[in-house]
Amino acid sequence: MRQTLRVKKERAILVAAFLRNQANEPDLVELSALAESAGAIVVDRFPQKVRRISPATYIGKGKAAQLAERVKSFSADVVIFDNNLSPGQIRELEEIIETKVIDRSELILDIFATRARTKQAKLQVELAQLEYTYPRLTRMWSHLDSVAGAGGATAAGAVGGIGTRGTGEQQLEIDRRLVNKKITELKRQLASIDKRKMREIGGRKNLFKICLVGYTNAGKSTLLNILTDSDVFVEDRLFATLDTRTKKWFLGGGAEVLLSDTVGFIKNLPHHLVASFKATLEEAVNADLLLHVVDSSDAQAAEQIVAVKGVLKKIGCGKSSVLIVLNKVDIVSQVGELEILQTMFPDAVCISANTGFGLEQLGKAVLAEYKGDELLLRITVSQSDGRVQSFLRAYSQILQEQYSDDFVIIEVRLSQKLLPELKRLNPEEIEIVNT
Ligand SMILES: Nc1nc2c(ncn2[C@@H]2O[C@H](COP(=O)(O)OP(=O)(O)OP(=O)(O)O)[C@@H](O)[C@H]2O)c(=O)[nH]1
Ligand SMILES: [Mg+2]
Repeated sequence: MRQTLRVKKERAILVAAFLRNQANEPDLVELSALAESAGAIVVDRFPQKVRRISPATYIGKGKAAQLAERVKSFSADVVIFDNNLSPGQIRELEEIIETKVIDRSELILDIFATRARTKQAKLQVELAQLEYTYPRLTRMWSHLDSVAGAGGATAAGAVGGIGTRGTGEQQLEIDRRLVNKKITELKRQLASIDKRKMREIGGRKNLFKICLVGYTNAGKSTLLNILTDSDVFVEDRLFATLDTRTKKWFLGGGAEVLLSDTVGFIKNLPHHLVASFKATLEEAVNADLLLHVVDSSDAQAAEQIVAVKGVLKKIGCGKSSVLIVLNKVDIVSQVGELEILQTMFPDAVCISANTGFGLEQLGKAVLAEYKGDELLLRITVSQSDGRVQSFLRAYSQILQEQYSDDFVIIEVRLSQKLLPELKRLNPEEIEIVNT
C-alpha cells in the first residue's frame, strides 16, 4: 500500500483524533492547507473524539472500520492523520482501511521534498526522510541498492514512487544496512557543506545580521523582497521557502545590514527536520536581531507565535533579541484581534508587506536596535594612515573630521563588534565618548 508517500493529486481523507478531555478540538484547517500544499485534493474530513489512544490503531478498531467505509464511498487514495503515528499503527490501519495511510510528519516531509532546490536542502530532506520514514517503510528500500553503492545523492523525495520487492527478513536486513550506509554518506556530504556555510557566515561577521523567522506563510519572503528589492519566491502555500537567502538591506543614514530569509516553522515540526535544517537555521542562531514575522490575519496567530518561540528555543535562539512584526494588517478582518496581539506584544511593529504600510516604522525600530549596538568614538589618526581612514569610511558613520598638523581627529559611530578590528589597525588614539 505504501509504495509511495507522494500525495500529489490524490484524493485524501483527513483524520484528527483527539482525546475527549482535550481542551481544544483540532480544526483540521492547517492539515487541509498542508495537504493542498502537497497537491492532494481533500475529499472528506474525519475529526474523531476518542476515549483513549489505541496502541494498535490510534483511533480504535471500530473507528478504523468506519474510516474504511468512508474511504470506499469517497474513492479516496490516501488517509492523512494530523497525529503522528508509530510504524506499527500505520501498518495496522492500512490493513483495516486497505488504503495508504500517512501521518502529519510524513506529509510535511513530502512537501519539503518537492520544494527543495539547492543541493543542501535536498540532502537535508533526504536525510530526514530516511531517518523518519525508514522504519515505516521497510519494504520499499530496494532502490537504495545502486544509490548507496554509488554514494551519490538521489533527488530528495526519491523514496516515493518506488515499487515493493522482497518482503522476507533477509531483504529487510539488506535494506537496513543500505539505509544506514546511505545515512552515513548523506551526513558526511552535509557536514562538508555545513563547514563551507559556516565559513561564509563567519566571513560576514562584520555586518549587523538580521534574520526573518516565523510561521510558514507569514510573509517573510514577501518582506525580504520589498525591503531589499529582490525577487525571492513567494506563494500562498505552506513552506514556499526551503532555501534561505541573504540580502543587503539599506536602513538609511549610511546603515547597512544583512537580512536573511529562513524556512517557515510549524507546530510539531518533525524533530528530524529541525535537526537536519540546523545549518539553514544557523543564520538565525548567528543573527544579531530576529524579526519574528506574524500573519496577524490568521485566527491562530497567538498560537503560532508560541510555536515559533518553541522552535527558536530548540535551535538555540532562546536568548536572541527579537522584534515581533505583525504583518498582513491590511487583511485583518476583526480589528479586535489585532488589538489583542498589540496588547500581548506592546513593542510589536504593525506592517503590511503587500501595501508597504508600516515599513518606515519597521526601519526605524530596526535602526534603533542597530544603533543600540554602536559606540560613539573619537579617533586620532595620522593623516598618512590610509588604512584606518578607509576602514572608517567603509564601516562607520562619520560625524565629524578635524585636521590639525599631521593628524586628523574623526568622530564616528561604530558597531561595538568592530572595535577590536579598529584596534588592530592601531590608530594613534581611540577615545570612547559614550557606550
Ligand atoms: N494581504 C497580504 N498578504 C500578504 C502580506 N505579506 C505576504 N502576503 C501573502 O502571504 C503569502 C505568503 O507569503 P510568503 O512571503 O511566501 O510567506 P513566507 O513566510 O515566506 O512563507 P514560507 O516560505 O512558506 O515560510 C503570499 O501569498 C503573500 O502574497 C501582506 O502584508 N498582506
Ligand atoms: Mg518564504
